[in-house]
Amino acid sequence: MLSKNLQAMSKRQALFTQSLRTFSAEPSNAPPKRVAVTGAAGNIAYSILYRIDSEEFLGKNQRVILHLVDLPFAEKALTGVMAELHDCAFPLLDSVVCATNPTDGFRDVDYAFMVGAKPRGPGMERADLLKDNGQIFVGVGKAMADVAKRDCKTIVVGNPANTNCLILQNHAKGIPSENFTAMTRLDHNRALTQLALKTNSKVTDIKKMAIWGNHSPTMYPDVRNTTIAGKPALSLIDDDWKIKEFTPRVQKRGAEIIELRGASSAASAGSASIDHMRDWVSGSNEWQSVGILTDGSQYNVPAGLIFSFPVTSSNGKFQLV
Ligand code: NAX
Repeated sequence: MLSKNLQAMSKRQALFTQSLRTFSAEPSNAPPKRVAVTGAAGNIAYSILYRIDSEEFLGKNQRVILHLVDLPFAEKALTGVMAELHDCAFPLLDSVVCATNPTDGFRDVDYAFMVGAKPRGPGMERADLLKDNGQIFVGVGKAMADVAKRDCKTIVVGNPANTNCLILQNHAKGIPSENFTAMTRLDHNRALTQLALKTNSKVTDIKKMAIWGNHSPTMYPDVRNTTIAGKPALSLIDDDWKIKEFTPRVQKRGAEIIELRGASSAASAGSASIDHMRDWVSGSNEWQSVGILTDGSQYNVPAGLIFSFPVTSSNGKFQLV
């Protein structure tokens, strides 16, 4: 009886494995891309790493070598993260590098997710993090200048993201400043969903939304050009809701999540970082929001800031709307 059950189980297992083989990625013979994630033992990274390896960033053929970067005290946790990645048997994951110093962490890296930083606690604003986190990005920038690929594309997630990004690109000599971006995609995604909920529509119905400014409570979610299922958003929402609920909710959504969860946003931040990097690399005609370095020629914004604008993307570059 037992052996019959086992036989049936192994038949089912064989079918399951067959169907997995049919649907799983066939890695290409192209050289693997090296992707560094800092803060790799932390919460946000935990949700990013598995999505990088499961086709969602570089597509279903591109093999990757993951660089897990964190501080020395987190070394054991890093090996735990690596062990779990191994247990996933991702077809696209070539190998994993664990690094507790930025020089090993960024060697020959093609893409960098800069997540490693101290997160906000209850009652803290992002600016409160500047002193500790700013220092981190000086060292990381110097290491990137020494060892990262010259065309490495970087997203800064660790707060205060705009300022950290500015510090980083200043110290990463030899890598073009346009390769350093700060994440406002989470704010963008938050705005999309608030609009969808309010107008009973789908997020995919919403076009031309923009986040302007700094990733802080002063950012501005702009719906003046937005359409929802082809209609102007401003004809579907009233001013009172926009001013009193929508704008402050997007600006302070991070604090709302901390209040509700008792911890800062993690899965949504990881997901937004994948959206940002995927659209940068693969291109998208949809408006996205990205923090980029200003040169004084865009929309009267002073030069030398990392500032969020609406952009589209093609050929591995963002184009300002
Ligand atoms: P965790 O505390 O869970 O993880 C942070 C990790 O970074 C830890 O493992 C820590 O050891 C590591 N770390 C610190 N300094 C490092 C360094 N110099 N090099 C490498 N690793 C280092 O925080 P988590 O929830 O993952 O948040 C990470 C950062 O994202 C925080 O600064 C947080 O404020 C920021 N956020 C940014 C968001 C955005 O939209 N831009 C939203 C979510 C989040 O608040």
